Amino acid sequence: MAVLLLMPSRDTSDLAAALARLEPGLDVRVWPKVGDAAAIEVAVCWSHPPGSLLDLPRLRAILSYGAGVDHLLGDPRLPEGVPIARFVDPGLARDMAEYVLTAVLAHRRGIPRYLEQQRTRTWDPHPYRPAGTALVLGLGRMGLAAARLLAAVGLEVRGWSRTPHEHEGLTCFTSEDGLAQGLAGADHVICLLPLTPATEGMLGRSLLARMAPGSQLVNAGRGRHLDEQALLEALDAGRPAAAWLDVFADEPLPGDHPFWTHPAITITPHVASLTDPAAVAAQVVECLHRVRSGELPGNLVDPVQGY
Ligand code: NDP
Ligand code: OXD
Repeated sequence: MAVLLLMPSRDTSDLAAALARLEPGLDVRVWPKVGDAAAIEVAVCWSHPPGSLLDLPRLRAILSYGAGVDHLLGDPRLPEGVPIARFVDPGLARDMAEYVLTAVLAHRRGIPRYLEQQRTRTWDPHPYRPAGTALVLGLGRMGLAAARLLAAVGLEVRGWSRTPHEHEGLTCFTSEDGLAQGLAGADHVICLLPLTPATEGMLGRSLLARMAPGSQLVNAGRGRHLDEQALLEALDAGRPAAAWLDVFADEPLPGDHPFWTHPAITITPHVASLTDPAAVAAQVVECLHRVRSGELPGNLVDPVQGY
């Protein structure tokens, strides 16, 4: 029985090596060299070619190589009845929290402006913004870790989720009304939602128009949460004043995209939080043991909710 690494856009060597260390003798195949497809029990996927999972007749679990599963659930030809699980890791959440804190502090201290000033040898100190208020959209593994770190450095933190949450030190909202309350006066709006039919495009004209003058948008969820044209127009109007973006509708971001040269936009290339292959390997092995003893994998995804 075998594990298939179905990640055409990624280097699989670290994951394969980690699997060999953890489970010596495990039969690991790297797509497209599938061999006997009937031997594949578990497929680890990232941006797999749509329909390719249908070729595995005895598949018992599909694992996402990352936290997000939009790349899997967007495939209209997934095998029916095969459980889908995602990568969940405290290290991934910690790294995301650090990323969000970096973006928030950079806005607060005006770091993008100083980087620009350095290019022109300009010495122009300016006051920094007070700690302020952050609204975190999505209070899952990523959002909660980020919200807690922001609260720990003195921000007033609000969170927004689909179902009601209660967390010490955070003000939590749900629903459209709650979103409006969360947005009111927020200095930073941070998107850590999964991409689903309900969340796609939600960083659009209506939400951006409700952001405070001088505020910052941070998107590390998915590019398709954001209406890119609406953001350009909103930045012109100063609400928000700046955007810090890690994810884009088209990745890599095309060279002629207006975001690259926009003075109010900071870009990172989808690196907010990077999957650790050794941690994935541990979850693959655990998943194998579970499915072989008739259990479901951990960290299951709900295909109806889309995350
Ligand atoms: P989780 O599934 O743990 O959390 C998702 C959160 O979003 C939950 O709080 C959920 O609410 C909330 N949510 C979902 N749908 C809605 C909705 N319609 N309205 C309001 N809230 C909603 O996901 P993670 O925190 O692990 O990951 C979130 C996303 O972060 C990933 O899907 C991925 O897109 C992105 N990501 C990006 C990375 C990067 O490097 N840029 C790295 C890792 C992840 P509830 O709690 O009520 O269920
Ligand atoms: C993820 C990602 O979903 O890297 O883990 O975007």
